[in-house]
Amino acid sequence: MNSPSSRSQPVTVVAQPFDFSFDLASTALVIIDMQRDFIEPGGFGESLGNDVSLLSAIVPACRNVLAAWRRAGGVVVHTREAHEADLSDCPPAKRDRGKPSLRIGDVGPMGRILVKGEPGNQIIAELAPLPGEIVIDKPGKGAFYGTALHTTLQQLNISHLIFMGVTTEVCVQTSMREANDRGYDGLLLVDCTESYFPQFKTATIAMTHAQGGIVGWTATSEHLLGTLPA
Ligand code: TIU
Repeated sequence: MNSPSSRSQPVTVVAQPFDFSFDLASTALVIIDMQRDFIEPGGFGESLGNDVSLLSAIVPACRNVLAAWRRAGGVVVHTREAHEADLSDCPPAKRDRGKPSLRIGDVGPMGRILVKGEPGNQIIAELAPLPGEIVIDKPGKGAFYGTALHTTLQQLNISHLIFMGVTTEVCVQTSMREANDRGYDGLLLVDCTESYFPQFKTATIAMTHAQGGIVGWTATSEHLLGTLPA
């Protein structure tokens, strides 16, 4: 394991419940919703009553993986949870949920909450997309619902997905389940995902690789990085 990958040679990452093998040419790195709205004060995450400071701890590990994946020439997908300005893609069942201090579409300190193009809706500067990378705006929790992601990945002959991002049990887990139902093999990097609820992160990792990998695989970024060119 851990020999440097070439685009056509399968490599293997030590993972749970067993090793995860992938080929760089048919694998995409999917970074879920690393947006100011979730990671910084004044956004959607904080409006729901969460302590958003927990999430920034994963940024250095995410940066390392993204840099290595770019060096290797792998496909990168960034997602943003983002609604149209008229909220036509935000059903009341989502907007009215809970008792947030600010609802989706309301004006907060980083602009309108969870609305496309607003400052708070942008991906944090440390992980900003580069030209040519795929950016998917998604109205739901899953990256496949209401988006062109599956079509785009099929056009690129992508069969394996490596996931990072926030939050583990909400948008990351939903996206991994959607991916699994569509036939992708998915690997979650456990030190590159975070939740507002540490116990939910732990539980999500366990339920992902339980039952022989019922949802997918989990691994540390160190084990992935060992398979990529230094
Ligand atoms: N609230 C929460 O934990 N997450 C979300 O609302 N969206 C994402 O996970 N991106």
